[in-house]
Amino acid sequence: MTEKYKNIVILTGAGISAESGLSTFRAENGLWNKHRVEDVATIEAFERNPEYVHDFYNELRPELYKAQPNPAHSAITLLQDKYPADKISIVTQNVDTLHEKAGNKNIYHIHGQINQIVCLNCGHIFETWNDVHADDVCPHCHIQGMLKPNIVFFGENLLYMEKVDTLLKNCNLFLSIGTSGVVYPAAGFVQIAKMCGAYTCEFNMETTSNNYLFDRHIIGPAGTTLPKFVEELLI
Ligand code: BV8
Repeated sequence: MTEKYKNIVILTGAGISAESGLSTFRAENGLWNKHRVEDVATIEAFERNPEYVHDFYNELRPELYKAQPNPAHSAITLLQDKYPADKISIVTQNVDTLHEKAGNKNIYHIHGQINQIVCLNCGHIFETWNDVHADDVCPHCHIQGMLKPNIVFFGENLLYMEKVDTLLKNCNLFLSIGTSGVVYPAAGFVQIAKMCGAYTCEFNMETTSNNYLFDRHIIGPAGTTLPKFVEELLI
């Protein structure tokens, strides 16, 4: 690849965290095979049984706290440090903090973050890696029973959408790493980037639902394929 790309958008999904030991969602042993989505990741589920949803995330939180970035995350740090673009942004569907731990910058968690809690009464967002319960009190407004993981459930609007829309419309290179391309609107981001002239490339272990929208498909574990791709770009 010889062209120099001025604005790069990198969309990531659970697959980029797989080699850090974190479960993906839709694989055989994935999160959604152990828990019904309808019971833990919809706004209705939270309204119906908030303690059950809090328990699901309380169980997941320590695992994500301990997880360490893998070579795919480090390759993004190298790209952001060494490649002469105007901006390299990361739009992640992941609620883990592996991009931050790897030293990546310009990160937008469109589905939220597991170490953030939002108060549905006053809107205050605070960070914690500890357990949270349905009857906990908000540290800001001191109202009880209104705390929710700051995670975007099905049926809720995504975070940072205006910013992401601008990034997609101005990018020349769109990389999609480790996502099955089944959850919208994230699965449609490649279409916006492509329509606005970006070269689009996906990194996955298999063919994805929206693979026809990508110019290039790099099959294999992102911990191997992405460092190689970045090396190519930095020549
Ligand atoms: C919205 C939070 C507007 C929890 C998640 C009816 C009503 C309302 C909305 C809808 C509706 N019908 C459809 C919709 C839209 C809906 C949707 O898309 N549904 C689909 C399933 C049909 N979307 C929404 O609701 C979104 N909001 O549209 O708002 C609105 C509002 C109100 C009313 C109407 C519209 C909200 C979407 C966000 C939902 N929250 N999670 C949590 O994260 O714990 S989604 C969940 O899926 C995760 O966030 C995850 O990030 C996301 C995508 O999954 P992936 O990351 O792709 O993971 P997956 O396991 O699927 O795939 C992993 C991939 O990695 C695989 O391809 C694998 O091959 C690959 N891989 C594995 N190992 C490696 C690898 N690749 C490379 N290297 C490796 N080593």
